[in-house]
Amino acid sequence: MRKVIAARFLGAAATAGGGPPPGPPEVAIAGRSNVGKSALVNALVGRRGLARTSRTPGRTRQLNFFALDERIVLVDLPGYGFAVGPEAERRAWKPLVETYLRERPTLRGVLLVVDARRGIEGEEEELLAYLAALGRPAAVAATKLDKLGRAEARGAVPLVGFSARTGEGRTALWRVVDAWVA
Ligand SMILES: Nc1nc2c(ncn2[C@@H]2O[C@H](COP(=O)(O)OP(=O)(O)OP(=O)(O)O)[C@@H](O)[C@H]2O)c(=O)[nH]1
Ligand SMILES: [Mg+2]
Repeated sequence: MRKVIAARFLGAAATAGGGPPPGPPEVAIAGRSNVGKSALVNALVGRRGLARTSRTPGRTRQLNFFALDERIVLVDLPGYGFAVGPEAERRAWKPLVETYLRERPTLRGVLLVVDARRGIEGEEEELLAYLAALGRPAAVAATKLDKLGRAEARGAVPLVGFSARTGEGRTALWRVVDAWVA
């Protein structure tokens, strides 16, 4: 795993087009509210309290930008589908997130986080189609694997990018195969 030496909060965007000026390449973390996006950011970076997590859906209400060694920026997006909080804030989600996904010049890819117990559902398909239409590269991470039993976890469907030509994804695919035969 990539080792991050310095991680810092760069800033937030609460309105469409806001946030820190474009800098290093960005990877956005998207997904349903409460699925574990902020926890995934922290785990990926190896910093406990970098992004704020909560048991209450709708915790992240703005786009939060984190710089990793000033080389990569992770963008923790507010989740879709939360039913609590002011109606105005819920309505603001779509333009806020869609403007970012559509217009951010430094956005390189979107990591769509899904609950391993639910997989890809209607809203995820919609978002993936939206990203495909924009030409934005996307990958799906199924999180909360620990909530599944070992047999169930084996039954969950992980998506791994792969190329026989370049060998990309080989290590990740071996990890899947090894887990199945273990
Ligand atoms: N067991 C388990 N719990 C997790 C995992 N990831 C996140 N959680 C818990 O799930 C809840 C939601 O996590 P968050 O990271 O705040 O979720 P989020 O997607 O950022 O939510 P919003 O900001 O509301 O969109 C918290 O109580 C986390 O502790 C995981 O891999 N396993
Ligand atoms: Mg969050």
